Amino acid sequence: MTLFINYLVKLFDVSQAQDDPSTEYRPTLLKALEAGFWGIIVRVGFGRVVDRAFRWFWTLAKGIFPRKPYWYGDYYSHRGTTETDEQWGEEQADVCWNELKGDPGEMPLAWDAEYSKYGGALTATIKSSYNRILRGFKNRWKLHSGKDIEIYCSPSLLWLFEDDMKDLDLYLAWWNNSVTQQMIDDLLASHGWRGKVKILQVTNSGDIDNDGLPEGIELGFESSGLDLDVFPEGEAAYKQYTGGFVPNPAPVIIPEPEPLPIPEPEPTPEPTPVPGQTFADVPPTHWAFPFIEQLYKDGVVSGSVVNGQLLFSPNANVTRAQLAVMLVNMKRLTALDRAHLDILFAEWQKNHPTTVTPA
Ligand SMILES: [Ca+2]
Ligand SMILES: [Ca+2]
Repeated sequence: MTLFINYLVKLFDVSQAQDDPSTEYRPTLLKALEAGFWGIIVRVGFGRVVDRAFRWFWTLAKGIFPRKPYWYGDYYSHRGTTETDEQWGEEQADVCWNELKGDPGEMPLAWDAEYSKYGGALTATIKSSYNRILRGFKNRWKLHSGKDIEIYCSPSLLWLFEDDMKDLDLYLAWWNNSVTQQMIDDLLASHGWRGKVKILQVTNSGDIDNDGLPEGIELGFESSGLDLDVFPEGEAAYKQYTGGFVPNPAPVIIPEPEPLPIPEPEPTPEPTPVPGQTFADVPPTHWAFPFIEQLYKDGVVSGSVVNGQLLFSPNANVTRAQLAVMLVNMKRLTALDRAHLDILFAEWQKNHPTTVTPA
């Protein structure tokens, strides 16, 4: 299927038809970049004429998109002059090269083979004349740029080209959603074509999301329709085709969403108790620390919990009720406990002889 939306490497082609000359507004390319396009194909001109919007698009796209130039092949404007078919082809190549020689773009130039009402029908009668013009252009272009041209046409025009053109790669306009690679291969084989289809033009509808509505205006152009093209061979081949250049920023490819991993719960750190300290307000530096700790271990005092902290409140007055509880608890002390308290008091008294005398 050639549905535009199904292809990864999406391109579009523009000419002066995308810029309304009666408005001051000039098309931008940033919206096309955001929309995920991978490249731009720009008409350089036709006959002796440079496309009015060529310079605008070519300069604007530089460094943003890989650029492909194309030239509409004029097969009639030399009629009635002394210029030969071949010379007319060469002259067109010169006009085209004059526009591109300083900045030839990243993708090969295509010769646009299309009927013109000025030139009349493309029939078997003019086939050899047409090929002489094209041959003049092709050889002259190779001389200028060192590169081969490609041919843009629809499947119905492949008969027009003589054998020495059939090595050229194609930019094929096949506006049919049911086209498959097999159909393309069969078509080329039936014409004895040896080149490849490098780019496929799938529509001029400008409908990039296949909802039936064109996006040309939304994409920043002044025409709702827009020619849409694809590079069927995919990403790696496209990079080769553009000399390694892909749009910057690279088009967003939305991957299948992966299930979010369930985060490991952060362990809540255990509060690090100061060794041996029972009451938050009686640190080891407090003068009464050893006594209070011992009284706690002996079950005489228990403190009180305030805001999640166990407090002793060493500077608070002892109430009658608290003293009663402490005395009752003291009564339960074993002889060993009492002996230990006595030792502590004796030690303390040695260091603080005049301060307090234990009861
Ligand atoms: Ca305009
Ligand atoms: Ca649409």
